[in-house]
Amino acid sequence: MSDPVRARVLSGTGGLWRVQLADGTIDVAALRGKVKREGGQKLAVGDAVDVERDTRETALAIVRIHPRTSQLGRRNPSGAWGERIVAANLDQVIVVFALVRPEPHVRMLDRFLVIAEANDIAARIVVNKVDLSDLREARALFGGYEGLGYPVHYTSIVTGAGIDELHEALRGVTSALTGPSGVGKSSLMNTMYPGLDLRVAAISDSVNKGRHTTVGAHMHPLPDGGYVMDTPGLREVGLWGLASESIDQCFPELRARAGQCRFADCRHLAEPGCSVRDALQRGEISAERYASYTKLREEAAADERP
Ligand SMILES: Nc1nc2c(ncn2[C@@H]2O[C@H](COP(=O)(O)OP(=O)(O)OP(=O)(O)O)[C@@H](O)[C@H]2O)c(=O)[nH]1
Ligand SMILES: [Mg+2]
Ligand SMILES: [Zn+2]
Repeated sequence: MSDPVRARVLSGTGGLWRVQLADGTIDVAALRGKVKREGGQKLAVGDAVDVERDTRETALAIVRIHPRTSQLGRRNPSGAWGERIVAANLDQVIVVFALVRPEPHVRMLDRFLVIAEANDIAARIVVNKVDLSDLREARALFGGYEGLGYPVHYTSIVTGAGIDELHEALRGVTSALTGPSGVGKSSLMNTMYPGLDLRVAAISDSVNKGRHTTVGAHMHPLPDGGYVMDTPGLREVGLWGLASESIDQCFPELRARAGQCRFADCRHLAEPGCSVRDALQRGEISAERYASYTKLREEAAADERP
């Protein structure tokens, strides 16, 4: 039996797991029956683990799961963590849209941002294909997000705009890359990491709709440090279990004002003395963002009804 070494779980969904050892090699590991779970958690893609080589076994043994810095998953209605963890130890969620072809969908963007906020994970936005249209148009649509604290990268694989900065933002950290099909996720990855041939999966509405068995995430080690995770189920992680009254906490501009409403349980819909609606009236909160709030809130409320 060898001494335990540190490893990162790249993929797998129970049974055998692909892990990357500290020296960079990739191997297969199985969870040992008496694994030490410091957070009491189930193993998930992205987990940091210790593995040991048992000479009688072909696979490495995972003997310890280290505590997580973050996890992306559903919360159960009580607010505690549910069992289904899509990814562990994410540093950031990167939401990719195209300026055109396909047209950006801000409602979908806000949904991804809410998911990141609900899981306490930082988010950044990539607006790709800026070669195809006017950058001023892009800034009009996405500039407001920078003011909310989400970095925005305007990129093109054709002109190379923004590519170096995006590459810098990925270096040495673990990122989940998500966004609709055709926006250029794979193209961006292949431009930043030539020869890596990353297959970054699409988040497909039609495939995932109504299916509650989240497909496993895959982590891809990056040649200059860090990981990119494609999370086929991110869309689906959705708002499961996120309480309707907590949705305002997932919008930074609402969060900052929600405490000033006349009623502590203000839904910011039609209540008098609502500081959110006051700010909306004064143009301090964008109508688009407010529309996303009401829509996501409604969706969460609908989930709460038995
Ligand atoms: N003009 C232009 N075209 C781009 C750019 N980035 C990607 N494309 C094109 O957009 C199309 C879709 O790109 P992909 O990289 O396959 O998109 P994806 O997000 O990986 O799509 P899925 O894998 O389906 O999720 C391809 O034809 C790319 O060549 C860009 O910056 N400018
Ligand atoms: Mg792709
Ligand atoms: Zn209010």
